[in-house]
Amino acid sequence: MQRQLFVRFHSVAAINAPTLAKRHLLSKFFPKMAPPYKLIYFDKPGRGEPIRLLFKYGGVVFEDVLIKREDWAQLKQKTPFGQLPLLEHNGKRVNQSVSICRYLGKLVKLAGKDDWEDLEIDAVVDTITDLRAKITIVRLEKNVALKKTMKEEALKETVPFYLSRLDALVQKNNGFLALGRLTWADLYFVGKIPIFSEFMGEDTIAKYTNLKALIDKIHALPGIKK
Ligand SMILES: N[C@@H](CCC(=O)N[C@@H](CS)C(=O)NCC(=O)O)C(=O)O
Repeated sequence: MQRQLFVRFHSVAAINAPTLAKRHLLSKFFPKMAPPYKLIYFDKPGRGEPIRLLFKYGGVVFEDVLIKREDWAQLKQKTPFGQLPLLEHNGKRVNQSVSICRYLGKLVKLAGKDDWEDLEIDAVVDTITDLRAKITIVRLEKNVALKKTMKEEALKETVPFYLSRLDALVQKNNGFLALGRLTWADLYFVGKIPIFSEFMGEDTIAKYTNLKALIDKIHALPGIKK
């Protein structure tokens, strides 16, 4: 099974925090060591992308196990809840992408400074997840005619509803989604952009100038910049 998987190892530039710099140095001098983290997800951005961005931002070396659709049926039965992504660390394995992002947000120092700040980050992240869930309902609709109508409605109502409010949040928060500074909510949002763009088109998102500036800023960060 393992041989059929396409695996990427990431070792990227570290960022500001000294601990992260240390971590990066370790990975530079011991590149052959097995990465401490393994992300298992499909070979597409999806729910794996925010996790990848957080690893890259923090300079955390991880194994990016990319599962092909044709291999999924075999693997599905071996997963805790029949779904991906999964994160493996120290012989343990967990599911749930948002929980994984929250954990990584703390690891790479992009979490809140107290419980209230964490709540503010979580609220934005859950709102982004709400938008994603509404889009998923449309994407999964099998009836072609109904799907077309649902998509038209979503583009007219749901998408502007959420994006205009998220855009206003960024304007209010000094160019970020929460707390007036970079948090894991920003990387979570940008990790969702491939899915959002596929559904609504890049032009739609670009109309929300504060969100667009945020996306560009995240893509320019050391570690994330291609
Ligand atoms: N709440 C879960 C949802 C996970 C989920 O829906 N995963 C999808 C891919 S995005 C999946 O594994 N689909 C394959 C299947 O259900 O067989 C999370 O955020 O991790």
